[in-house]
This record gives sequence, structure tokens and C-alpha cells, in this order.
Amino acid sequence: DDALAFACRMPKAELHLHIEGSLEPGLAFALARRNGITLPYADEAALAAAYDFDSLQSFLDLYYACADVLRTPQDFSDLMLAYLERAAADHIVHAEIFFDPQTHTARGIPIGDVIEGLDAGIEEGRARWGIDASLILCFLRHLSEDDGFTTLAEAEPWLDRIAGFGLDSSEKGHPPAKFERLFARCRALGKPVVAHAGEEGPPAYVVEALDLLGAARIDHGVRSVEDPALVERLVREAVPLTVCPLSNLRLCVFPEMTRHTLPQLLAAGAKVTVNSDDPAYFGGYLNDNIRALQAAFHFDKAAWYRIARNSFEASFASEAQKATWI
Ligand code: ES4
Ligand code: ZN
Repeated sequence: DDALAFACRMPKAELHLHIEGSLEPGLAFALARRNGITLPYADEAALAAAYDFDSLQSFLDLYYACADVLRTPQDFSDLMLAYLERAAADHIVHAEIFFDPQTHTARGIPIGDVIEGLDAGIEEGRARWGIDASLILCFLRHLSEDDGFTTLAEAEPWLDRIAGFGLDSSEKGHPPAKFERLFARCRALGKPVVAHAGEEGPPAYVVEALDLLGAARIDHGVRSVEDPALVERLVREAVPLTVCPLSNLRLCVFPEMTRHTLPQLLAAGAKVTVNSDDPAYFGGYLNDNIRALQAAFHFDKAAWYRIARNSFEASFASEAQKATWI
């Protein structure tokens, strides 16, 4: 497939990647051994066999449990470097990478160890593969807004390493409105903000993320098609959607790939991007997502060019930097 080879080889940006979700079973066991931790699985195969999810929550339970092997700055650096190696192989030249500090600070890991470890991995990845990467600090929406404010205060000494802020974890029952004040503070710091919305939650959560949080991009947003007026708005305002097809499939947002709403959103003119979300858990990295989409939808080269171009346009890189890619 000519268009598939074209899409896989094209330079791209990845804008929706949780670094904790790039923790492969092999690295999880290696870090457990290094840190003297026993994982509740006999071996890598037994852990991988547990990747049989029926909802976002069933995945999050395992994702937070596995994150327990991450303890030292070296662990975070190794995790980052392993992802960047995979990203470089998929021709990703720019990545905006989510991390969940509250998952780590709740276990007594200082936020500075998390950020400095991840940042060391980014610098090593730049040196080895020339890949450009930055960090987006995500707040966990199942926790309180006050907990988010505490985390923001803890992160303040490292704000120069933070390109923006996001909102992730359990969507249902935790609407964007819960974090309106926190996100106003993040924007007042001069940083762009994004939010997961319309993954499992309703289109109304996408509207809230835009109106109440000032989200510059929507992570997922695939349920927006249930509200035609919202789709019109996303197109009119050129709101980027960071779509993660294999994630949606594995978390049963759609029963099969042919039912995914990405083609509808793309055809409507929305600024759709393709991303891998939690590649260690969902069956693949960015080019694996592209292959899965192509098997279902047979897009042409023009569509893949549009998607790659969208990824750069939707990024938080400087206009000068974007001009080198587009
Ligand atoms: C996530 Cl797929 C997804 N959705 C919401 N929060 C997340 N954190 C990590 N992966
Ligand atoms: Zn996500």
C-alpha cells in the first residue's frame, strides 16, 4: 500500500502520549528488579495477558499499578529514552509528552525527580536521534481541584520545563467544570492547556473543556460526532483533536475499527491528528495506529499528508520551529 508506506515514513508530531503508558512489560520487570519491587504478575507474559480491558477504568487500574516500578530519576530517564527510540523509528520529529505527577508524588516521589528524570531522557533523545520533545503536566481528574493546586505549586520551580498542562484519568463523573479555577491559573502562567474530553464522556464535556478550561486542543474528542453543532464549531474554530485509534478500540469506545469516527471528523474538516496514547498497553506506537486505520479505511496520500501537517500545525512549537517542518 503506497499511501501506507508514505504515511509511515512521513515526518510527524505526536501530541497525545502518556509517558507512563509507554512502559513496556520488559522495562517494567527490569525496573522492578532494579528497585527491589515485586510486581503482582509472574512474568512479562502474565502481565501482557492482563491487557484485556473493557473500559477506561479497567485500563487505568493496571496503568497506575505498573507505574509503581518508577522510583528514581534514572527510571524516568530510561522510560523516556525507550519511548523516544520508538518514536524516532516511526519518523516522529516532535513529541509533546504527557506525564502524571500525582501518580508519583502520592507514592512519595518528589516531583523534581520525575521532571528532571524525564527531562534528562529528552536531552539524551535529542542528542541521539535529533528528536524534539517537551512535557505537558497532566492533572488527574479523579482527584480534587485542591490536589491539583498543590501539584501546580510543587511544580513551580520547574515551570521552564513544562510546555503546557492537561487533564486526564477517569472522565465519567469528573467534568472539566471541576477544574475551571485550576486551568485559569495555568493559563495565567502563560501556558497552553489541553484536556481529555469526549473519549468515554459526552460531547458536553468537549464544550466545557473549550468554554470553561480554554483548551487549545481536545484529547480524543471522538464522541463529538454525536453533536453536529459541536463538530461545526470544532471545524470553524480549527480546534485540533488528538485522536488515538488503537486506544479507543482497546478500551471499547468503538466495537471495531471500521466504526471509529475519525473518518467522519476528517471529512467534516476537523483538525484531526493520530497518536498512540498508551502504546505499551494498546497494541502499538504511532505507525501501528496508522496501519490499523489504513486497514479499516484505505485513506489516500492526500489524507495522510493532511493528518501529518495537522500534527505540526496543532503543536505548541514556535512558529519559527513549525516553519522548519511544514
Ligand atoms: C489515559 Cl486513554 C486515557 N484516558 C484518560 N486518561 C488517561 N491516562 C492515561 N491514559
Ligand atoms: Zn490519553
